[in-house]
Amino acid sequence: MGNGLIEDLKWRGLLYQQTDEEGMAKLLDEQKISLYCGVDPTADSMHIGHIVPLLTLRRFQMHGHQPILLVGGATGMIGDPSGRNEERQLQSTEQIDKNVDAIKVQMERIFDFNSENGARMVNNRDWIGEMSVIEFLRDYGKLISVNYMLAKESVASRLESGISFTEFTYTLIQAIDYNHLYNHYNCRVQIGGSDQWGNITSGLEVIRKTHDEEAKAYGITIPLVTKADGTKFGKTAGGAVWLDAKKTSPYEFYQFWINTADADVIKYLKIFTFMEREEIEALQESVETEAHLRKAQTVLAEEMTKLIHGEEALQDAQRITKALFSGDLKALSAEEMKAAFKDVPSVEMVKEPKSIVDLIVEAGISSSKRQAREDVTNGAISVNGEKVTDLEYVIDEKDRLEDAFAIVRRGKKKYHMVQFQ
Ligand code: 545
Repeated sequence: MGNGLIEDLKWRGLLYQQTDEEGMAKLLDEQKISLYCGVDPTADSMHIGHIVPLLTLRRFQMHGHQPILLVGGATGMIGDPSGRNEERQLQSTEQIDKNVDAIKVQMERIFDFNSENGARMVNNRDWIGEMSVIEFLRDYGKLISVNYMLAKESVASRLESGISFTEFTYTLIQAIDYNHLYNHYNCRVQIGGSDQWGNITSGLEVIRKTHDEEAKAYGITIPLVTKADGTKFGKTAGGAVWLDAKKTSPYEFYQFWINTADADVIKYLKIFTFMEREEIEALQESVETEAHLRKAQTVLAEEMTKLIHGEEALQDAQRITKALFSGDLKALSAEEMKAAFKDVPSVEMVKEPKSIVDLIVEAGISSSKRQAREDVTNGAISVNGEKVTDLEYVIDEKDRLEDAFAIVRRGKKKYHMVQFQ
């Protein structure tokens, strides 16, 4: 007999390592459980790479299990060495507190908190924060040998370059968390990215050592999201794709998913969306037979933008996309224009009235004065979505959006932002 959830996770390619495949499958068949994933407040926002384990937790929730979302108010003060080759800078407590609040809000978007198996939010500072050194060393330090810790990939890989005692200790703190959640919430599974394998198994070790029964807790990791062309997933020219709308606007977020390669789009629908298998398979058919329609990319961008930013932000992103495609910029607000043109070539100019011909030459939009005149008279130039065909037209404050910038288009698609200082 197969377990529907496990089958689904396998089909989506979400299972990488499992501490006890059979044991966990049996447990999930028998009962509804609590399970957890932790996020450290090392930044003021998560990016799309961070949410895959959380989305997986949500899949468990949809099958009746209860997610525990741990935010690492304590571990964030230490710094996980996993997957990193350098010692971290410690952050101030104030910064960490701010990050904790920001990350909680982002986690809340993904889960259901009100149903019978509503998600529960915990902060490990509540049990680690007050622990004394003596308690730490006597109750937990004795359970794990230095030899065991040295063998962890996160530590072993740093023996050459060096690792502080602080970061060395990290895995034991995360282990105490799992033990705490096992004791207080009957938490039976921990999920993380593949870099978390060492920390998850440390937790199982502590649970085994402090309980006389057979180990009844499990761990699973999720594979790193990859791209068919071998480049790193989740990066754009502007850097990471953040969940925070101030760091990555909903329009940029939408565009990121729209630009997914045909070779990747079905995989991402499986990993990131809650769409059913039949729907995704129908889109796969569409990629194979009518790829130019980009149906799968459109659905992926819609689902993701809706999930992270909500329906309204999705509609705004779609409006900007449409306006850019048709060239009808008048439909956009100054703020939307700024978001839409964040990545187009931009030039700085002083705030003084200037003829259109001089402006496009000085901004490098037309290659010479002669070319500029030709462009204007041919109707190839528009400013903020309005065609300018008069050679005597003067660009001044009436053309400056927010008194700061103008969008100049040459030809069908070449957009430039002129920023006035
Ligand atoms: C702390 C205490 C616990 C259990 C887990 C933790 C956190 C864990 C860790 N996880 C990563 C992380 O990144 C910072 C996010 C910035 C906002 O460090 N020790 O917190 C990432 N995690 C998600 C995935 C991950 C992992 O949040 O597990 O693999 C990335 O995909 O790196 O008791």
